[in-house]
Amino acid sequence: MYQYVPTILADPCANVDCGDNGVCDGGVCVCTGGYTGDMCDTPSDPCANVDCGDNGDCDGGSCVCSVGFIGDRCNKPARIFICTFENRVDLDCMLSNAPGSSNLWEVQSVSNRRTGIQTGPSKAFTGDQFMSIEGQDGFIRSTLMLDDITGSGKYCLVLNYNMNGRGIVSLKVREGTRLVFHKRGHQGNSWITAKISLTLKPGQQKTIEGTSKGKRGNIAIDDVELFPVSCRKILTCSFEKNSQKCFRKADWKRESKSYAHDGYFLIQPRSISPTLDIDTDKFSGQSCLSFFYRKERANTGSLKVFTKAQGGNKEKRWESSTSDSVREWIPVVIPILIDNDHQVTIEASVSYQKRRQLSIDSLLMVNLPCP
Ligand SMILES: [Ca+2]
Ligand SMILES: [Ca+2]
Repeated sequence: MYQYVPTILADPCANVDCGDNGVCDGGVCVCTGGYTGDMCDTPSDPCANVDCGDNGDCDGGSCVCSVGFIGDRCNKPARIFICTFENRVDLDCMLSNAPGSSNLWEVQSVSNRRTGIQTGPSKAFTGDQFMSIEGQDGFIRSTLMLDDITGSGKYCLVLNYNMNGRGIVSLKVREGTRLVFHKRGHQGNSWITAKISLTLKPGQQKTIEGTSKGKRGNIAIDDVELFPVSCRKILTCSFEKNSQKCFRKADWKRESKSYAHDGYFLIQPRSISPTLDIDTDKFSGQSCLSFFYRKERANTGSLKVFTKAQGGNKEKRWESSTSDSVREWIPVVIPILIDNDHQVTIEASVSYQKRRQLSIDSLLMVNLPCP
């Protein structure tokens, strides 16, 4: 007998698992949400549409920038310019005398300054050279212009100045016509660090202007640097009486001696291992710590920089060399990555007999990668 057997068409999707990111159609997975693969289980490449330019690499959808660059696309230099005045033509320095000036700002060194006149710095802030105006009989006004910088938003100008002389009238920084920094008169023979907030607008003129009358009217500047961050992201500590504090806690002693890097400095006191806790509350990410240190004798002991996360262990980031030269200010630059709640500490360790032989001065910490 013939028996009717109904034909049951097998569902081609019955045994196909397309997971959460695909639907089966005729036995084949059609993927959604950028997923690929037979079973729609290969996530899309988060870097597929991310362009990090020439100065960065994409990692997990965001750019990791090469040293010296910042920004979402790594297209912003971390340091806009720095003028150390150590070369006659400072290629990175974007300062130039205003056209038509009769009294120019000029690169000087202490060795070729006029002698016997009580004005000007007795040494450069760093290196051997600085930029200055020389007092003359009568009134002079000398203006430096910052080159037009492509960019907008908050910037911070860090300027070290020396205003030593009874003929000094003033040092001013202007943004357009707005006065953003103004210091009047003789300030003593020390280098002072100023942080000046700038808000850049394309085409807006920015100037540094020195005025003086009489031969004791030298004004000097050195290590002028423009950073593409707000001044809140920069700590400066010159340890002068009125200087802004850059630390939470310090058991170092503040002193002034003829060999200071500039004015007052911190000297390691009687305790054997004094620490200086830098106030990095407003910092996160790549940062750069720089300062000067000095040892009065060989084998004085060591200076170390540590970071410590809350509840974590101390991690050593830097240590001074045992072969450091003595009685000389040594500059140091230390890259530091600040994660959440990271404490940054400078610590000295010396024997009791060698106490008060180690000093630090002119600290600068910036929430930007080191140059
Ligand atoms: Ca210099
Ligand atoms: Ca100082």
